[in-house]
Amino acid sequence: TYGPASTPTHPLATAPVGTPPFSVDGFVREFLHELNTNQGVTLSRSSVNDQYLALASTVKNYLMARWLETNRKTREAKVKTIGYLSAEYLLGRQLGNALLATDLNDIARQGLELCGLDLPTLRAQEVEPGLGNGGLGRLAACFIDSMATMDVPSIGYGIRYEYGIFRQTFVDGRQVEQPDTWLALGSPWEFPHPEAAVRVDFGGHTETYVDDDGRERCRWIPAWNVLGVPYNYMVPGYLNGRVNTLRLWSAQATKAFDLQIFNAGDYAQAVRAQTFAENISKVLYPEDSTPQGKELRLQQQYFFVACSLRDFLDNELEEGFDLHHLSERIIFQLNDTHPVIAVPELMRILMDEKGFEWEEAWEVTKSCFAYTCHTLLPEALEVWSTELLGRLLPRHLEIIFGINERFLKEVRAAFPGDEMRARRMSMIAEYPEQGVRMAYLATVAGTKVNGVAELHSQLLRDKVLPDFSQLWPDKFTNVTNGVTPRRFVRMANPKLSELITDAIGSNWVTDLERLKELEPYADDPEFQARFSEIKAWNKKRLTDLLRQRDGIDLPSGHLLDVMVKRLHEYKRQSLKLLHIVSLYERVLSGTLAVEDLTPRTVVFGAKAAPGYRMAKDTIHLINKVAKVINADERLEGRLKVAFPANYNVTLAEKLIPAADLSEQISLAGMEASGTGNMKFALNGALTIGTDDGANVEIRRLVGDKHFFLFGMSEPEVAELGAKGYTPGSYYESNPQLKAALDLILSGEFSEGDRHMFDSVVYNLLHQDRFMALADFQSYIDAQARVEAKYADEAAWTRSAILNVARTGYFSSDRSMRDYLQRIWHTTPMI
Ligand code: GL2
Repeated sequence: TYGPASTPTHPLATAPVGTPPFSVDGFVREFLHELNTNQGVTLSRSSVNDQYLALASTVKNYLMARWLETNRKTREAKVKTIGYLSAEYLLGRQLGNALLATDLNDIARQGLELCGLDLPTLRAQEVEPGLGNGGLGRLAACFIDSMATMDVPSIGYGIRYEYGIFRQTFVDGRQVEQPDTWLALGSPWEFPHPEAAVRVDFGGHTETYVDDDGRERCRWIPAWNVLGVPYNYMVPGYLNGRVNTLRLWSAQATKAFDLQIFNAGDYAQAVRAQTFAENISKVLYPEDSTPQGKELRLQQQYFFVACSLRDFLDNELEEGFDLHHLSERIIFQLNDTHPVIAVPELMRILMDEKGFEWEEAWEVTKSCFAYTCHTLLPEALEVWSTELLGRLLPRHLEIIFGINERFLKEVRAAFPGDEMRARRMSMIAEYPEQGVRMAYLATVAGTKVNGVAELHSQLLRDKVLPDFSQLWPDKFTNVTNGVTPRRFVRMANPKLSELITDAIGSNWVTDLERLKELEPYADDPEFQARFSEIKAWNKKRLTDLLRQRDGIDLPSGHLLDVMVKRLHEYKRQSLKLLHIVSLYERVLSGTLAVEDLTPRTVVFGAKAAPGYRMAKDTIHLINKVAKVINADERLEGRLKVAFPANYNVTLAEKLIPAADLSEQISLAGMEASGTGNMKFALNGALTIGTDDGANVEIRRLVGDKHFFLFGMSEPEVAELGAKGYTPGSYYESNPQLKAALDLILSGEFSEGDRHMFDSVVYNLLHQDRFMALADFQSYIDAQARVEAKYADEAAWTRSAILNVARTGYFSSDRSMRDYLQRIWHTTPMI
């Protein structure tokens, strides 16, 4: 129970007490107070970290009153909440965003100056919480930002990993992973609530019994449990006073668990047990789009989902709320299949704890979930073995079988005699071992199923879940991804933001379609000049950062060609590499004069999953190629390759605004959406890309003249695959491609070692699952078009401006509006 024991009488006791530092003086007082009382130091003895922590606390205190007020308002209004269930949130640094959302930037800067301190230095001290792998986790972070900004009551639920995505280092060009100790220097943005910990059960068995009313019922007798401790994070809306909640769960051992073993007298075993429990939220699995089916991962998934459902039912609903009406108050959005175990968990709670009958429980359950699929790769669709599920969550497995049985009855009724169809649609796969197809479970249980870009949603309907879309055509919908303009334009690109605001006013930050009003400026020489100056300034800012961060020297005046994303074969970093090697080879062989090379710097940023051999070998190769090319004076500095290690949100914020060319070159039909593509276009980079994911929509909006399209379309890819793809034939028939691959095989980049990169090259030559060789020539031709256009500065700048003006659609605010209309069926709370 919460609240005071008797009715408060002091007037201040019924409202949250805020101490907003409205003035520079108020800010200084608050900041020094935090420095003294929280950090226990005086200004003269404080470290930069002390100063950063005190600043963060000052801003947090400012947000606090608004957060408490938001919670009160939302609870009172009894409106529907969005429960965003996501195993990943790739938040990026918090301070800059909080200052922006509260309009405290100027006050903080001036206040700190009066204390002899520099705001950017303090901001640079923050270690970003990297609680996600890539696009999927970053999308979740953009969505909660948009919901707060749009006044949508929402709670983000997830896991407080003690170690986020690994820190990438390079040793002799090879990736070496270091643990990400993001909590080591303090974590000023979170509030732990150990007293509100939730118990989560695991293991054991189930049994039937007869209840007081004489009904036969089922119950779960678990074998062990852990505690989930909630850590709250504030999610401030942009200048609207709303502060939503992100609630991340941390695992702890329960006392009961320890005591049993302590009583048995085995102290060491008891301590190990504690470690065992805490392992659940210890580390983020670093595989992006390719789950490994590890037991601990299933534990993580159930752990956070069980905590979150319990939390919502017990703490967010008023006492005595009739759970038959649950869907009036919550919709749980399943961010991929990772949280899908929430479906049987809600069934279990309703039936085993609340006494619902199956049909009643199912009616409620299937109206409380919606499912977003984020992939097309078959290997990315999670399948949990029934052996593991039965061992870890026996009651849930029973319920899944129950859901499946009733579902298949429905299928057989809809398609009488079509037994093959029923088998195809079963949630239970029988090969290679018996397992639960989580995407099918999510599809059956969700009110809606959506893909994340138009092409993806279409392929989801036609290729991944065709039987389901025939059965329930209305269940399927699309919501194209978006990115938050606050972080990725307003914060990351302050100069461009200023230019935009000068031209069209400041409303674009929350109404990004307004960027359209920039179109007339695309032909304005003065605007073009300012736009180019800003690009140059952003490049200079990046140059300074990379020099200091990585010891990398970026030449000036180059076309900045950027490919940043996870390293994955389907994304085809190897195709980009072949382009670079080919340019180099042509200069060496004299088919391309050095002076005809467009001065170009290619920047890569990419982490490989630690167990993904081909991805790691590709990183190694990129680094080796970079080393040779960067050292070769024959190129007269006209071609450079930079690969700063540990690409993350913080680096993205500096890299993207500096880019001229955005590389979005996945094999068509493989990248569900992409969101980096949107960030680049919004910051005035032109895209070279395939007709894949959201590239399709970007190209449609910006227009063909302002986008470099290449490669096969998805139907062409399918056709070639069906015909039989032989990469070797491209090697044999394309001399330029052959020369590039041969140069790698010659040992040119590996100190004469002719076999160092066999894995990468022979994979391309003999397998090339993602058809890089088939798209090579088309890519080279498109790059030639890039160079031709880049030679005409005015034309390039005009296209860049039009990219900004025409991509306002890709705001995550628009995505949220689409979710509200098409899936959640609710409106913002004003
Ligand atoms: C991804 C997709 O690969 C990517 O194309 C998409 O933009 C994001 C967000 O929808 O989701 N799926 C996935 O598993 N990861 C992604 O980035 N990690």
